[in-house]
Amino acid sequence: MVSRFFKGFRLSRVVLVLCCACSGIFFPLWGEAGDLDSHTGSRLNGRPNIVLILADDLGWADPGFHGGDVRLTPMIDQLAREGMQLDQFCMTPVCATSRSALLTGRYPFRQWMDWRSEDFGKPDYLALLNIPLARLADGTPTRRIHGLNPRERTLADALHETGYTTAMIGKWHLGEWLPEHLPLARGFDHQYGHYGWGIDYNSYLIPHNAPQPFCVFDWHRDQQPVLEKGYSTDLIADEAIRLMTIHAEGREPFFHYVAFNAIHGPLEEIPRHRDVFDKRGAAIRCLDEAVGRIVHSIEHLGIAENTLVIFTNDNGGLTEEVNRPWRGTKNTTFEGGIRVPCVFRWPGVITPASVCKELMHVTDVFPTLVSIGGGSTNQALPLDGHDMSTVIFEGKKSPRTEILIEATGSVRLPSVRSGQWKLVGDALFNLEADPSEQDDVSELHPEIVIELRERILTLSAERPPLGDLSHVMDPALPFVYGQLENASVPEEIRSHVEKARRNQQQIWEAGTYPWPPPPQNGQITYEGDGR
Ligand SMILES: [Ca+2]
Repeated sequence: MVSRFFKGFRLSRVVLVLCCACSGIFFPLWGEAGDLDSHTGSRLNGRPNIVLILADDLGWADPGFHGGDVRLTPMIDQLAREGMQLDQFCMTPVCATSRSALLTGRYPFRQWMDWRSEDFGKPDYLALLNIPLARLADGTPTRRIHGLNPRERTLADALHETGYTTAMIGKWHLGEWLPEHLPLARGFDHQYGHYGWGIDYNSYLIPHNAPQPFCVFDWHRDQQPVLEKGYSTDLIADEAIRLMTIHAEGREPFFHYVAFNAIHGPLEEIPRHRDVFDKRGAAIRCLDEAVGRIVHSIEHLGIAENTLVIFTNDNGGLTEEVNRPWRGTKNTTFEGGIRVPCVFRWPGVITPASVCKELMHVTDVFPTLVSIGGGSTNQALPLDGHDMSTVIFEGKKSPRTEILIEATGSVRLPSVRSGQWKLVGDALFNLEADPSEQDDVSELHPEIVIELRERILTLSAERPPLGDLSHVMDPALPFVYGQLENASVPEEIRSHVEKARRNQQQIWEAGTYPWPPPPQNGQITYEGDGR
């Protein structure tokens, strides 16, 4: 279907960009590059390169194109001007859950990925499941291993099957220990970045390893630990550009999943822009520069018209203020927790500065990109996502009328969207009349409440048993994530970790933890940087 979009494609003018070797700095030079080789389109056989950029914990209102400070996001705003904004694109409320849905096209409850891997080491989370904290033979408390089920077919698997070269660059968060949970076993040819939920940007340490309150090193290239220097936002862009430069020369298209840890906490040690912006603003500005460098490299390589660039974010921001006009935050099922900025840019195919107001969900990304990539979604595990390519390319109506936002059995309120109606726990909202979810109209429409509640229960009944939780992290406090990598840790990384641990809080009183408690009745208040 997509191949006809390529007819007559010729790259006549491109933006020439000289990318400075220094991270975060580029000098755009607008000019005429003349006709580029026409083999670029034919080598792809109608299948574009796909660069899927995911930010972390950005707010709906952060980008300039959503009313944010335009000084923070000039490059992301330019992407929006050159592409299509998806105005009703919904993720899930938290990191791992969204990443699971993104890569499988299936609701996270189907793999228990509405629970994060680290939750299985947290006594306060385990208590909600009536599961005891695991202990090693010597009594040391440790984490039960939970990751994306290896039976799942990932987006990278599906694109790889059609010939795409695949790379996962940045934050993974679908399992950090066993080899079968890591990117190279999940359809990716290349891996770079971190496996867990949130690193320190300059030291690449995850600050705690529940139930252990001490840090673990988490930075890897092709699943080998690497100790580098630099700010992770810049390093992720560097690697994306490095791999893109190689893969653009290949015979097959590439799929790069570029998942920045920005702007997840901690918001500290930001290398630039602190003289103008607060920490959060500076982190966003650095993210914007990184996105800009990637996009300019695509143009510099002469592959812009054969490359679909997607920019989006994994869940809502930590405060309602950054998610305005929506109610709620990350880890809630209100619109502020799930509705995220999303831009698709594909020059010559997608109308610039366009806005699509159709309802879409993160699970739709899998079938949409597989369709664009010429692959098949004929698979054993049925998808919850819909192919949105005709919605995006031809302006058709979205086939989606419903989103199961949370099933029963997660720490968040069971919630579903059906057309204009949305049930959040027991509260009913009419999103058409009340998009900010201020007026609970459940008493006015009890029949709709019953209908939506039954729909949640029907879908939730498809949740499988939790399955085998007998694998535990051993040792309870590794130096490096990745079971195989931790078996032989380079001395410089071992000493890097030991030094950092000496500077951490050594003793925690019983019942206190270095991580936020689970949401209570659909509410959560983040303190500090939200870790
Ligand atoms: Ca997140």
